[in-house]
Amino acid sequence: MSETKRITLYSAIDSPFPHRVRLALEEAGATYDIIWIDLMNKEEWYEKKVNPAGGKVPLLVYGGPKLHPDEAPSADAVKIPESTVILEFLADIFPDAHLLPDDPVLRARVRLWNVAVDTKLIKALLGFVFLGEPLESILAVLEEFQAMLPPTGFAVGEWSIADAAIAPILFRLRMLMKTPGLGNFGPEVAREGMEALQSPMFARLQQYYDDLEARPSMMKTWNEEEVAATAARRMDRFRKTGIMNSEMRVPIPSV
Ligand SMILES: N[C@@H](CCC(=O)N[C@@H](CS)C(=O)NCC(=O)O)C(=O)O
Repeated sequence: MSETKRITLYSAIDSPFPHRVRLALEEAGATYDIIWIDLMNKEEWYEKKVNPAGGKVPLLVYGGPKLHPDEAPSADAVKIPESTVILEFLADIFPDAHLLPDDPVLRARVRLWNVAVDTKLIKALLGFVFLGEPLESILAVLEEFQAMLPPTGFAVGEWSIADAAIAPILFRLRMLMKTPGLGNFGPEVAREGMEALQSPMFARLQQYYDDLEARPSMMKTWNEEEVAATAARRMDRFRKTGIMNSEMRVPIPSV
């Protein structure tokens, strides 16, 4: 199957999930439109007209005419939610981009890696950033991912959708540690976190960060200042309401 139809991505700056999709689109050299959704001030039309199943991003619309914000995709367009499903879809429609390796064993590794990111790493990130879980817990998970990396290169060797799945999480985590106040932890913890990431214990992970950062796909899609500004709005909302995301809410944290 080769790509011929229009691609529209509904995305939000602060969310790592649509960022995954953008990375894969860029790696594939795809032409696509983006419609930005402000999750901290979500307009009604998005859930009503575009994504009634929870109003989440990302949503990829495949086919149909060019869309304007607040317009419903046409009936003949296909709407695909769930970032890892979209990543696999892009690997299917852009076979020449090799977003997935050809070797079935490596393909299985990509999928296992993506499951681990979506379960272990995201859980650890939310626990650390919002719920006051200790730095050691997230560092232990990072060590597990570091141990899965091959001696050089990306998650399974050549760049793949496994790297698209993890990079937005890793970059956001480092940004939160670098910028005091963005996470629900004190500056001392942030400093310890950055020191740990820069220590010899994480030498392989640091190399991985550098390799990801050097990809044109990351350079084009990562604007740390912009993401930090939206993360600050999210943390502000959390401190006032206990809302972590559209599905998770805790009692208002004590200062
Ligand atoms: N499992 C989904 C997660 C998507 C998700 O949770 N997106 C959040 C942003 S991080 C969202 O759009 N939430 C709706 C909201 O905040 O209103 C995926 O991988 O695409």
